[in-house]
Amino acid sequence: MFQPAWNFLGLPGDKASPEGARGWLLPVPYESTTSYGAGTREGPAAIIAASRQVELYDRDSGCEPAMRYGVHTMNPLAILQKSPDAMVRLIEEAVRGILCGNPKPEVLAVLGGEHTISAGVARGIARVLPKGSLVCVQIDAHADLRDEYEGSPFSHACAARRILDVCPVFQIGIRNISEGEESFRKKRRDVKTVFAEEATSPRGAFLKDLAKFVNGKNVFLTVDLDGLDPSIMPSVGTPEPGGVTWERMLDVIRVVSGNAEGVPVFDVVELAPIPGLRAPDFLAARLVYKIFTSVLMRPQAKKG
Ligand SMILES: [Mn+2]
Repeated sequence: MFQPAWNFLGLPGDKASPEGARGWLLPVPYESTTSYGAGTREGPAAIIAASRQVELYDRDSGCEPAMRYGVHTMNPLAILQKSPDAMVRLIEEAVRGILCGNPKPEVLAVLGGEHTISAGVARGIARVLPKGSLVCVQIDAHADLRDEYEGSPFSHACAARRILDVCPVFQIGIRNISEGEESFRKKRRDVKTVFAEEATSPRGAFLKDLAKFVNGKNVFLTVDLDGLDPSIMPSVGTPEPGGVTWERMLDVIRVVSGNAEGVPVFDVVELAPIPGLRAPDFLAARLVYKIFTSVLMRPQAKKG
């Protein structure tokens, strides 16, 4: 399924090799604790398949950005029948290893799989970066701030809480939160929640706060696709009405890449493809390409 030529965007070999690519992509088809709709293990393959139909030319950049920066599609992380906490540790080690490797990517994209994987991704990044330099921006319908869910601290419903163990979190598009999570977040200064009505309001006033939050920091951007509106993204386990539009998602990407010190890693999780429905898979592929391009094509001046 993942032959060498079968890579993200269908790039030629020299643009898809580890040495030739500034962006790397790690598929993590992990699914175990999903509570409602299932199928996220099919997510990474569906995104890569759809990406081969994505137009490489980008009007904002005036070129084919992927042909400049290159994207290397890694082999999917081997999913053995492991408990969520063993899996999180495995992902943590994998991400840490990739970020410390030689060659290594400037930007690593991780494709889920369920949101549980983001805990491992965050822990892997935190081990590589200087203390205090990492922040997380989370797009999601759910606060995911539970300390445990159905007996596991590494459930998808605890994703943001586990990320919070290693860095502050700015969450966008939330429209599903429990009483316990609501009182928890009100007590914490390291979590900022932008609820869906504010996230989707035309003015987008929160974007200023977001710019401040990421300023001078290394950002881990985690996109749970259910943060988007189900009218454009129905292929998720728990489609909640009232979500973020495509255009607002692009605003968020622009603000993050334009103000952060760097975006070393992002993930896109929870795609559960619906057979025969191509638009959501295509959206996810476009989204991954947009984030890569926004980060890797930004003016080098910022890097100093
Ligand atoms: Mn969610």
